[in-house]
Amino acid sequence: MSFEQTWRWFGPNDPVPLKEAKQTGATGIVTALHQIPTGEVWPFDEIMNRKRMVEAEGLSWSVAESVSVHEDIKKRSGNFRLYIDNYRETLRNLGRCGIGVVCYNFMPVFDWLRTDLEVVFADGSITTKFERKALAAFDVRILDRRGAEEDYTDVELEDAVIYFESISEKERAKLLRTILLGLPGSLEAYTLEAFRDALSKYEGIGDKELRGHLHEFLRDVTPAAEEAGVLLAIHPDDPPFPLLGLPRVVSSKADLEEILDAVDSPSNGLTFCPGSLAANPDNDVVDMAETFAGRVNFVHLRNVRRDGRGGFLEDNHLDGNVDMYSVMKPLVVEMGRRRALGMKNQRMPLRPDHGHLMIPDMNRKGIYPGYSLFGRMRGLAELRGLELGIQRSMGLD
Ligand code: DNO
Repeated sequence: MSFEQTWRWFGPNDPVPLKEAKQTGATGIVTALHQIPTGEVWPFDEIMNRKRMVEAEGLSWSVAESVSVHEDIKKRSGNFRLYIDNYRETLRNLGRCGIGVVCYNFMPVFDWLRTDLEVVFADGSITTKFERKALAAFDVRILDRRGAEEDYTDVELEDAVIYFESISEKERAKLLRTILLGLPGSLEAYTLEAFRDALSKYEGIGDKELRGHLHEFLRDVTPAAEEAGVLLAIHPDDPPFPLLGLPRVVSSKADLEEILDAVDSPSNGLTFCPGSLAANPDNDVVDMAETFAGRVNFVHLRNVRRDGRGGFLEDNHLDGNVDMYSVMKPLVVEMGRRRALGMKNQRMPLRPDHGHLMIPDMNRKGIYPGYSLFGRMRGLAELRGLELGIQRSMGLD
């Protein structure tokens, strides 16, 4: 296999232990020091402790995901200089410990966002979805954001109101809880007040400003990544469009081009996540895989089925709007190219990003949405088979 098959592990408190991850066939672990507050340096010793924990199970720590970017850096205000220095120091420490890939994102206020984390799928498994009418209902009726109406069409607003009136108090409370979860990394949620406060801090920061801040951040940290022998891998916005008045600048082909051009270095690369990107029908993820394969440092694979109204549901890995065969092929070809050139990063780490919650996992406590054992194992198995098929058919294995 060319891809290095990896598994996200949230650390010692993850209900899926390393021993189980190992039996999925993954050889690499993707993890983060979630106990360290965003913005602080990841100390060398703590990185080494985590690394030893992973290696004790015969696995290796392949990717640090995520080294989160402090909100002050995204806003380029407050203590952002200190946080950038700390970020560089973390990269150096990771490099010294031999962790060569760092995944991060530049989404303001919250990470990935869904409006329902408990959708019953056709086969009885549990998946997640994002519905525009639910988001608009939250925005206009619960959050009560100033100017929110302007961000939706009349039809969307009408749908949102009908939806909001049709759901019970309990369902409204659940929608609020779901959105405030601010995934991932912890199951701790924002309070509505803290969420409003975090949003309000972005007043005056539009698309242009956030874009500029991201490019400056890249110029600030890429040299340190290069020195440390670390490959940065920015994760796209999930979903890839502006939300709740916040700009999103890692959402389209043009955005990715700009990011890569901002600092032309192998250390400034991408986490290719077609499941995130494909939520916007304007994104041609096959074209993106073909265009950007040379700068892909990490791969997340999952699938979405769009609902035609700006929303989507997370489907099985090989079903949905992402043509997984056509997306994977250019990545496999790229790894062949890197191998021929004897490059160091010739195996892209790949993880099955999310999976449905299936029956054997339903009684397991504390499973992070999308991070079940069986659902992800199914995904990894399907992707591994797909890769073998692609390699064989191209004479690459
Ligand atoms: C969702 C994940 C994202 C990703 C971060 C990267 O499950 O793919 O949360 O880890 O956005 O920084």
